[in-house]
Amino acid sequence: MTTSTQQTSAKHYSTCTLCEAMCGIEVTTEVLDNENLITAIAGDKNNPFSQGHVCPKAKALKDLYDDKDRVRHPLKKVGDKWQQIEWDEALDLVAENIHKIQKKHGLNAFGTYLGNPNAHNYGAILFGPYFFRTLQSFNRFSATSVDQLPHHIVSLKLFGHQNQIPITDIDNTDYFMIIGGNPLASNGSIMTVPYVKKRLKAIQQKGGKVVVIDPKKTETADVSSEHHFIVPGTDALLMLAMLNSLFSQNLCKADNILPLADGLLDVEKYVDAYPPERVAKLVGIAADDIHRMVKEFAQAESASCYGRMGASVQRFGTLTQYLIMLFNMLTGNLDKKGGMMFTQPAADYLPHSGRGSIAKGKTRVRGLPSFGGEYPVSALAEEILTPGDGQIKGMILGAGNPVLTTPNGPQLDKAFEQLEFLVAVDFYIGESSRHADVILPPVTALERDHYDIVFHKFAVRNSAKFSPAVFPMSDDKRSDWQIYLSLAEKLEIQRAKDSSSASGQMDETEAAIKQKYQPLWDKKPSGVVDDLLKSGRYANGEHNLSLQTLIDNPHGIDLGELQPNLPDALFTQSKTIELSIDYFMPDIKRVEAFFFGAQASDESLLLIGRRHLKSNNSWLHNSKRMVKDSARCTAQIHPLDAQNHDIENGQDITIASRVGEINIAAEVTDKVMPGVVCVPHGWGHDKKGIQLEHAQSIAGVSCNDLTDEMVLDELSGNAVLNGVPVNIRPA
Ligand SMILES: Nc1nc2c(c(=O)[nH]1)N[C@H]1C(S)=C(S)[C@@H](COP(=O)(O)OP(=O)(O)OC[C@H]3O[C@@H](n4cnc5c(=O)[nH]c(N)nc54)[C@H](O)[C@@H]3O)O[C@H]1N2
Ligand SMILES: Nc1nc2c(c(=O)[nH]1)N[C@H]1C(S)=C(S)[C@@H](COP(=O)(O)OP(=O)(O)OC[C@H]3O[C@@H](n4cnc5c(=O)[nH]c(N)nc54)[C@H](O)[C@@H]3O)O[C@H]1N2
Ligand code: SF4
Ligand SMILES: [Mo]
Repeated sequence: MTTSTQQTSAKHYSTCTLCEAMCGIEVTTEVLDNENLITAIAGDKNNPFSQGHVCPKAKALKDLYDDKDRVRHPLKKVGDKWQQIEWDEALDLVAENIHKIQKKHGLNAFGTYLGNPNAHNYGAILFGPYFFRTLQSFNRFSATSVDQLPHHIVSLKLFGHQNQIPITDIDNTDYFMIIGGNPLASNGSIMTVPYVKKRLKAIQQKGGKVVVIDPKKTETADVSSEHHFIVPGTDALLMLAMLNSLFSQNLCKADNILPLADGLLDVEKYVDAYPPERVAKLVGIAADDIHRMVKEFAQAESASCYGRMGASVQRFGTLTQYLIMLFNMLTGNLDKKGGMMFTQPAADYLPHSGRGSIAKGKTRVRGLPSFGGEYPVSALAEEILTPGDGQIKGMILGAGNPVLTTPNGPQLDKAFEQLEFLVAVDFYIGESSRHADVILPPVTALERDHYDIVFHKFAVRNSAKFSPAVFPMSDDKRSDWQIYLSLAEKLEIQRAKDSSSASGQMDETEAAIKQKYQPLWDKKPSGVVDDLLKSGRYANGEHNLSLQTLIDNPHGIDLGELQPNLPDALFTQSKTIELSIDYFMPDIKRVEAFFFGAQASDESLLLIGRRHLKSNNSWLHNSKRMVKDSARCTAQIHPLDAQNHDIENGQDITIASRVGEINIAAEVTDKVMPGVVCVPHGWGHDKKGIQLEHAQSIAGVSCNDLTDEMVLDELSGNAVLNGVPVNIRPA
């Protein structure tokens, strides 16, 4: 038999972008009958940073590429059907509609929501802003306010830049305290750390300790030296008590940091009222254990206290992160080997990016302050649903699925339904993008070039790596950055057309706008990274870094351990650490009222979230390899709570909150603390009109049908997704 089949195989060294760990991967591709295929994905053993490590999700990059449900061409909704259209027509249609809405209702009538995958997409990060600035709308929202916003506020205030966040020096630490993080499932967050399990074991093998504080005995707790249950949402109390104990046991040793942090020892008087004995019962950790942990932490050669999702996305998340930072500082562990250190990236965008801002604007309906030019996403639905001047009438969703990922998802689902125009930059017709009028689908991760502009900055070692796209880009495909740059250009042209329609000068104006954008098209995101590398700290000397150096070293380059970097790392005008006690400490009053005030006692159970190694927020459930059935979408409850509520393992239960109810199978396990209900997020794929065949068949339910958009961490506007009061009963 003869065929025209031509088969050429190639190996590419790339980076997995599905989580923050930046694992190096070896991707094998083939061209078969003119079709580009991915045939294998494995860990890249020669990558100096990840050394061959990958988790099962790496292979999902292939599933994503192959997925028959993935949108490959722009789509326009006609009635309730999708119609395929050309890129130019789609981009024009979007620009026209944005302009129409802004002209009729004002610039703020067009809102934006940016989701998590943008952080893993340097094109979107570097070129998206051209579009968002052109849009000139204050109604900007993102997943930041269901996530790491407290970290940004603490870093902005103390160190002068929202992204100057210190990272655990995990390979050198003698005592690692993890509060509300589960890196064995998440693979680390605001701590880019491939192969975290091996590194946690190494700490213990050299005689150090890993201590986990979590309402669940997680996979991470299972490999730790010590785990303590904590009542969800009480971490601020715990930190107040730990600081109190540090002073009462005379264990402060902050000589290294005192000259830079005026007033650090004044912290004592703010924590005076919180001895461990006073909070122990509320927190669920014995006072003796708190005193002992503080002593061991303070006396360790080096130590790092790290708080993540569980500590941030809760009622007192910002205060908690602030107190964690003070605890690191007062034990001499900031900017110290084995403590919390500032990564020094090769392509350093910090000096070139916004340092952050607080309360530059307020939301129209609830008057919530902005942070970093964005409003809390908890306020998004009401800004769409509440009539009046400034109401949001149109939106762009960029790589986000807020119907499943933000509090009171069903309300937002309704709100999206009533928009005049919605555009989704997304390659799936999912729970949020199904409401779109136009879908602009970018290529998937391996089809675009990649540099981890965000996560190199949060890595546990200094390193740099550039990954070329594994396939050449064809004319019928677009990257996120190209979509945003086109939209910026086309929106400007729309506006110009409108104002020059009378004068007849349009051809010249359009040419001038195109000319203005041409240098950006020529530069591309890789050109920006090249500039940053060549003006960066490793440009000369041993490493001589430029884009070309990275292309010549396809496995990436190790730039060494984290190094002490104060005061250089500071962006504050005073070049000192500005403790901003007057900003943070008044929140203690709210803590006091909440836990010790009149209506403090409540019989509710407390809802928390969980992540699974083979899921990624709301969007990997269409891969059969990642998820076979919905067996993972359960409500974990403690045997005592099951008994109290007449619930058996596997039985369907109803969980109810102020916002809504869900029905879900109970999983009775002593891995969760009594009084806690643990439900993963990102499920609930049973909505009409989505096109994710496998995900739909294993739909599960969304825990954000329960979370409350009206309860916020008031210091930041961050959502409260952990410690949500709920009731349970047999369904
Ligand atoms: N209850 C509860 N809720 C939570 C959390 C929790 O712990 N508990 N976690 C919160 C956290 S930390 C986060 S970050 C948010 C995430 O919330 P979101 O960012 O809103 O949601 P994702 O599930 O990440 O949705 C990503 C979307 O982007 C699309 N996408 C994927 N890759 C790309 C790409 O390269 N380009 C484009 N244009 N689109 C792409 C996917 O198809 C999907 O539709 O969820 C939050 N929600
Ligand atoms: N496999 C996988 N990896 C991921 C993701 C994913 O969805 N799947 N998402 C990525 C994203 S967007 C992020 S932001 C990171 C998050 O990274 P992590 O923060 O490590 O993620 P979680 O697994 O949500 O861990 C939060 C932990 O906090 C605990 N917790 C809940 N409430 C409280 C509380 O009140 N106090 C304390 N002390 N603990 C509490 C939970 O039980 C849980 O173990 O993971 C990233 N990596
Ligand atoms: S840990 Fe898994 S998902 Fe994260 S970068 Fe590595 S392979 Fe990808
Ligand atoms: Mo996140």
